Amino acid sequence: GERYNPREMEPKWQKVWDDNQSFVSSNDDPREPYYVLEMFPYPSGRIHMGHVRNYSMGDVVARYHRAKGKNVLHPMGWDAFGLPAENAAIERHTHPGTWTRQNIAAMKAQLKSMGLAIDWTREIATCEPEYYQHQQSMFIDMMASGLVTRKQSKVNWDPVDMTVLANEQVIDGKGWRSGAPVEQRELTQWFFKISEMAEELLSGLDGLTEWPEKVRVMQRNWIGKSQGLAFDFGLKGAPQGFDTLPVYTTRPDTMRGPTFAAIAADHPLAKALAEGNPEVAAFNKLCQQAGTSAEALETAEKLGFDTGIKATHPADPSWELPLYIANFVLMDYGTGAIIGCPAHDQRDLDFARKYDLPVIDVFKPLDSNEPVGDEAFSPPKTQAVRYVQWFGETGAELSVQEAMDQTLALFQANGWGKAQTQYRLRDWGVSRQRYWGCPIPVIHCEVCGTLPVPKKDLPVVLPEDVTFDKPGNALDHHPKWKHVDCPQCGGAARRETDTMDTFVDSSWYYTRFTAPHADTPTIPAIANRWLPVDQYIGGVEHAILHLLYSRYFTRAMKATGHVAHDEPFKGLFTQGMVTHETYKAPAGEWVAPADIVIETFGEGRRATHLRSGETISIGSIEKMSKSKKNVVDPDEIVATYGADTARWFMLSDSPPERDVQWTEAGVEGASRFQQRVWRLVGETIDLVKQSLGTVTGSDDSEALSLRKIVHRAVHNVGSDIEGLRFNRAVAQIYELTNALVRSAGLVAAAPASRIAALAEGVERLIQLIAPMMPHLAETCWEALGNSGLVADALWPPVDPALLLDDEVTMPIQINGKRRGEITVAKGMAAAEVEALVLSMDEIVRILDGKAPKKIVIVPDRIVNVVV
Ligand code: ANZ
Ligand code: ZN
Repeated sequence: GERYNPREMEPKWQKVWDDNQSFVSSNDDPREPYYVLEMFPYPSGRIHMGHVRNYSMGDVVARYHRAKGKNVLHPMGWDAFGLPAENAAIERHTHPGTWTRQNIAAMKAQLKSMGLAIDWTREIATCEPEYYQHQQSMFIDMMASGLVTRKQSKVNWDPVDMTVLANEQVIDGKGWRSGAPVEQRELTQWFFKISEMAEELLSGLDGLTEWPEKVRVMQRNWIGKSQGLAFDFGLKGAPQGFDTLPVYTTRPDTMRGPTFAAIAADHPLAKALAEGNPEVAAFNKLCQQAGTSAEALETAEKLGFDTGIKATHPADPSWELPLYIANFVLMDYGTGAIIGCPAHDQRDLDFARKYDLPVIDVFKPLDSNEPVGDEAFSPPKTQAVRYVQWFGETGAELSVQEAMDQTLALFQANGWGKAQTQYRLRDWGVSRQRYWGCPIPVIHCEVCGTLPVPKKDLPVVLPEDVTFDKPGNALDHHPKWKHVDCPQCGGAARRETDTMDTFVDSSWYYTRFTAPHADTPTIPAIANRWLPVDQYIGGVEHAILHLLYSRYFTRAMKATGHVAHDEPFKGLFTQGMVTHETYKAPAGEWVAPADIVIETFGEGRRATHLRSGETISIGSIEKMSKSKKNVVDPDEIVATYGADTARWFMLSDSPPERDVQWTEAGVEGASRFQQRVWRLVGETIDLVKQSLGTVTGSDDSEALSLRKIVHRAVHNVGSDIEGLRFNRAVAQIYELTNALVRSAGLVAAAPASRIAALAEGVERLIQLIAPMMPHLAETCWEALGNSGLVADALWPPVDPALLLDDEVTMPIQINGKRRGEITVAKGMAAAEVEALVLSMDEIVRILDGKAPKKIVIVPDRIVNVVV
């Protein structure tokens, strides 16, 4: 027969699905709703193999649940604001919007060529006013509900790009794009008060049982709840107004081990000291030149400045500790002041060694008396240790936790301090001094203060006529845009020129998909039907920021009446990455896979450059990345092998949560499988057409065993897809195909029941591959003479009797006489057998409404009923 030609068939079916609106989902459909979503892409220009893997998985889930009779929502959109568009605009002298919309068009065409079952009528792009006006409206609601605040805060400032950077964008103290050393600046910024929701966001994690445990752990650590002791140092020799210094420690058990106290460089006391003391001022400035992230502070060399002030111990005011200003103390954690206990905290120890401060061992290991050297002794809190310097009995052996609890109780009882719960989670600063983002809908009036834009004046649209000839915020440079009349007094006022962090855009887009054209942010009744998202699929790199912000924003939307639920994503799956071998030319530069040819000889492989003929060395397998050039272009793969082959390979080769290595051999294997299925269908098509639906009994044992293989495959593929074990589903399909090909080879001489079983098997096979290779499946489905689409067919039913692996037939005796038999799974428990027997027609008839006196069942042997 003819080879299957994906290049011809794939566009054909894509058009049919489009014309039929096959994947458009209705909000009024009475069937059970099912919402599957992959993390929406940033429109960078082209899709990459990571996208292909992500969307292939989501598409299998979507198509499977449609086949299961559900009303499936599977939308797509674009995370379209952000800095790269501005940078492209600068480089290419175009508008960020032009660049972004071109990219969206190109990537949409690529996604369409993958044959994804997406409802494109719901497409959204976060850069369009149709979307962001609702974000502005919700921002105003959040202001009214007290969820938003504007405050001075320390930010990472990139002096070259003239923008605030998120902590993640500061790498080794330098701006990720400009490479310029980042400065710390105090700016007035807009914040969402996410820290007020810390406890709720933490406890909510317990309910997310369909999330990977590692993501929940990462969020727990990020929220960083701790319990500890809050107390005040007394101060001697401090400036006026600084009599005490509040401190927070998580380790009350170490309160007999401190040898110094320290404050952050931007602590109010440090600032007060800097006034009139240039040395202090210079030191504080030095501290501020590092990034603000905890990592930046932890890795930097410890620096301190002895203020000469003495801090007195709360339990013993005669005990004086030197007070330093130190670069490793953060102003926005705890109180910005610490009690330094070098023996049991590495940072404190590094500091003590550097400034020659004493080290007091509070506790020691049970089996050693050695003093602490260059490594602080900080065992897990459950570990038992020997306390030698603390507020309890000297030499006591107990766990750190027990010692902490006892000391805390003692301090509370004496009024030396009190128990306090603390979170590491900071408020979410959403201000960005950039053009290409959602304008913050606020107006500043010198008379009336800071006011929300009246809702009737929304959207606050980005001006189109902007220039990027100077660094900084093009909105701020615009000659007219920011000048408006005050909505309250009518006087001259100024628009907010900060735009929102793009993480705000992605914090609610999944909600917008439920009613993408509504003139309110949501239609609550509809949102509540679809949400939470049943299955969300994306990269683990979003484990904290995006997934935590979305959990927060959903709660904020609930508080402002836009949705009724707390958690956005019921099921979360984080997929692994796509990797590829790397190749290097003799001169050391990376070479793309498309530029080489590989020959195999015996055990070895040799790579040669296609043009230069140079020998290329084959290197390690790495995540596909432009920098190492080890990428393959999805477009080329689709053009060469077809979308189905690419999809199949992405699903087949390794567990979806692990990395998958893209290889030519692998994709060719997938392509061969495609042809194999097509050949099988071609060879059996006439038989299938004749005998479809005639399958009845299992009189022939070959027929029975084939049917068992088929039904088991249907069952297992279904449960593997439900469990997102795509590679196992694929393996099941391979096995089924092998069995069918074997059986097809023998079919000429086979009895009718065997032909019927084969026909059934071929038809089922096509339905099983439909979620993964939808184009091939439609082609085969049509060839079998079906009038409808396989995309619309229901998932085939499974005969449970055919799933039983090993069966036994037990005679049924009634009052000692054999009256029938029952076939059950080997080893079936007596209670289950009893229930089955009592439901059998013959037995019901014989019992004639009377309850049996007694039933004795010998498992796997016999059933005795006494009436
Ligand atoms: C004394 C002590 C002894 C501490 C010891 C630790 C170990 P976690 O547990 O991560 O929440 N700390 C408090 N505020 C700080 C700030 N603003 N900047 C830097 N460090 C600060 O961290 C709490 C511990 O971190 C606190 O407990 C404090 O050091 C330090 F054996 O106090 B500890
Ligand atoms: Zn005013």
